[in-house]
Amino acid sequence: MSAVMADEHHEEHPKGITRWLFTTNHKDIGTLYLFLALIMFFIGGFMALIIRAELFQPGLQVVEPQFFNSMTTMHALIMIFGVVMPAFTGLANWLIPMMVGATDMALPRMNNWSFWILPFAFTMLISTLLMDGGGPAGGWTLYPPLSLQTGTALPFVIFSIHLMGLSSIMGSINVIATILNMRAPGMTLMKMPLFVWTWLITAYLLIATMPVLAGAVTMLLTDKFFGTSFFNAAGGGDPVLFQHIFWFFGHPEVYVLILPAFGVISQIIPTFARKPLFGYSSMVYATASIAFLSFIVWAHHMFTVGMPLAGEMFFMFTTMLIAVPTGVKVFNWVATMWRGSMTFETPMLFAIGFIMMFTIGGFSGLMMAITPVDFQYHDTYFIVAHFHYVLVPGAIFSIIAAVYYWLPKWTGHMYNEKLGKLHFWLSTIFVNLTFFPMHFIGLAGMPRRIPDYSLQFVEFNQIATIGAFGFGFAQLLFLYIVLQTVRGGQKATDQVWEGAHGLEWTLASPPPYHSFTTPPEVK
Ligand code: CU1
Repeated sequence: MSAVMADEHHEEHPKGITRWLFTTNHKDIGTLYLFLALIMFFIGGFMALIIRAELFQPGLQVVEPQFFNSMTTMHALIMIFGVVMPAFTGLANWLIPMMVGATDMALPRMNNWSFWILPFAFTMLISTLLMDGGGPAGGWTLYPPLSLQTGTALPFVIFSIHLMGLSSIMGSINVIATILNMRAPGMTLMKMPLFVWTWLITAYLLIATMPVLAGAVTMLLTDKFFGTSFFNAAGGGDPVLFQHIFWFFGHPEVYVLILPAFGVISQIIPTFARKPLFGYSSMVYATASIAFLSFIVWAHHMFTVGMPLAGEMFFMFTTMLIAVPTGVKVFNWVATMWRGSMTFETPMLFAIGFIMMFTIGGFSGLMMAITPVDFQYHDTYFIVAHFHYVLVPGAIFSIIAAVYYWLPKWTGHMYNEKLGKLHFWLSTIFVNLTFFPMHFIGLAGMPRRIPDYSLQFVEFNQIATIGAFGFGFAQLLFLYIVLQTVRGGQKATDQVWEGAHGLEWTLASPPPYHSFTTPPEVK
């Protein structure tokens, strides 16, 4: 028996590259996802800097318009599918089994496959930039008829989207199977940490919507190459149909990008406030409400296509309703901090930054929900300002907060707190310098996705470009801090954050008395 086990032991721990290629270990796969996200963050960020360099002054000086459009398209696809989603999936792999008391994910081999599809998908996507006619240039939303003008690149872009979708669906099946089947005895659903809850709901959103995106892009493919007319008015089709299908995927997708962030913030705030999370069950119900509502708001992205008035009103009111559960969450985070004995280490700073700046993005979203005024904002930089506030100091800040929070757990080493705080302040100052002026130029009428602009927009564009380069360089500091911590440094203690109880990393939410049938030993 012991000889057989030793043999298996030897076989299950290959060294070098084969360890990473064939791994079925949830921690290894989590690390792979997080490193992929980090690499793609710098590639997608570099593309953003090309965009901002071109927009530093009016006229065309850095890139050709077609390449500029490719950059806006690719920057979005890479940041959404290559950074935020893989980073959250990496966190899910690392944390969900530990948080529910499982030995690994439910389907470890499929877990390996889910990850290894992605490097191929992104290599193919990026390679389209070198193809005849250049990369895709119709925006990440791929609206026809413009997207159908893309030359050789189109089928490759569509295939890479199919692969990303496949990876997301397999990842989601794994998350759901793990949470529903592998919980330790006593870990009932309403005792699960909030990060687990938010990911469970996110996984259902992904399974419901990724096939819809796959259908939409497949119809584009057949319109282009097989003579169908789904979106071609001349053949009896309707280009607006694409927008309906795309946003039926697209709006739940934006919650895929933010619900796990809500989970991360709900873990971090209680630890550094040294108080149990306020309103645990209302957090769960708010997350579920947001997920439900996300399916009936999609046409707020297309108020200007000429829908019947009743439709416009329906989508206006359902969109506004989402502010209610979101407000519950922000209230609960603030109430958790209320009279807590707070400290402000780097993860907490990023979490508080998240709450404040995500809320700015939430409120500008509410402004855009008002149908009549959206006619003014539509396709302007106001929209760009809005979604960058929810995605950069929102989703990205939550990921950075999570990395600082769990890095000592993952590596056994403590990161450099001074540099972490510097990283926070540089990021916060520059992110606002980049995106706040976009509200003003948007309201003044500057259209998005255009490489040139008229003279009255110069000053705010220059501020935004300076901010973007500052933010970009500040992330090199993040890279340095992470690599330094991975390589070594001061040993982490078992209670890095001096939290209220001994299981702070995994169980800061829900409150400890809520987490176990018998309360954990308090140190
Ligand atoms: Cu939306």
